[in-house]
Amino acid sequence: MEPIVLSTTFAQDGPGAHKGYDYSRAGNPTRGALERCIASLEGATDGIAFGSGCAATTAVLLMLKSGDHVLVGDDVYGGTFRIFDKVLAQFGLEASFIDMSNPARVDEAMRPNTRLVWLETPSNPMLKVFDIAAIAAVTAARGVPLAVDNTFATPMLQRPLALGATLVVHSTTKYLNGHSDVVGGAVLTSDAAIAERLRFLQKSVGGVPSPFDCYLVLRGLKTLAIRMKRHVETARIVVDHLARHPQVTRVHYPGLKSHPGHDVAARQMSAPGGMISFELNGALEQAAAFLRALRIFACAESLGGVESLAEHPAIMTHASLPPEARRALGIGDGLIRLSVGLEDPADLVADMARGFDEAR
Ligand code: P1T
Repeated sequence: MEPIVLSTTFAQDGPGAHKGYDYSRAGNPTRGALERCIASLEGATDGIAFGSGCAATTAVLLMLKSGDHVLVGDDVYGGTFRIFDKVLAQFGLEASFIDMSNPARVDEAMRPNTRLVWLETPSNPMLKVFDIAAIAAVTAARGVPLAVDNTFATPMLQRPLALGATLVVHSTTKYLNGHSDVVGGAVLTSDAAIAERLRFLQKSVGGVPSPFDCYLVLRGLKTLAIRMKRHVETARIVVDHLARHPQVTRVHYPGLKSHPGHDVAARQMSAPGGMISFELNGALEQAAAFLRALRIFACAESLGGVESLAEHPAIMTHASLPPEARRALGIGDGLIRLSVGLEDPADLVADMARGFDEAR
């Protein structure tokens, strides 16, 4: 197993004569092993690890400068929206958010100062699916890099770089670690100049993960393939149950034929993943009662761990979106997001029955 190298500094033979590592913010053997591992999973030449998904996102955006514009898929994690809206806007970085379901709209929305296109697919929390290859063709024609947050899919189900994306971003907090005991992030790319700049930013801004956290993510990655297989199998059972339930008005899951992105998902993903959102018939009170009644699903933010989680995006993960933006996306009072874990599927279905009873 990869050793955990906790040293912050490395003895040099003489000034400047180090043996590959000088200081752990700049480089660390355990972190290097994690970076190479995730890079290989995504088919990238380079991996740059960070102390959180948000730190990874911020590092990518710090490659830009004041006056630049980023075109962003309209449905992204609330914390990602907040980085654009409340942090980098102060430094003159412009962002606009559009539904990228129609790739032609991406082309129309590009501005002369657009320097990056950013999307999540499947997206958080509406599970929208955007066509990475078609959008990459649009961005490549204009020489603009495309960044894909691949947190929901993981490289087991979707490899954005092979579809033409320039950068892949991960919250390793989620499926890659898989055990809800590390907060981490990573950026993967095969563009040498971008990798060099990101490494410089990693060292300069310093949002690096600890060696122990890198070790844990490496350990989690050993079971990623088998975990994702089981997440997908159980999600299908949960989705079939939800789709038939009289208290459910809508299920958002790319594996459903009725999902508007189903065909694109079938093309670009090897399976539709373990994340589901659905609309419960009723008001906020019913959704809260559903979440309070669950015993196996924990009512909690985050996703991608061995244990099932359920949450209320409007109040929890997406509270940082302005109410009108939430409404436009369909993040309403009845929307519940599930991260399907590795428990016995029958236990999960029984748990949801408890929730539906209380929400009646
Ligand atoms: O939490 P952190 O490791 O900083 O990752 C941020 C992040 C980035 N991208 C996506 C798609 C995410 O879902 C997240 C974090 N999301 C949650 C905590 C959540 O419950 O949705």
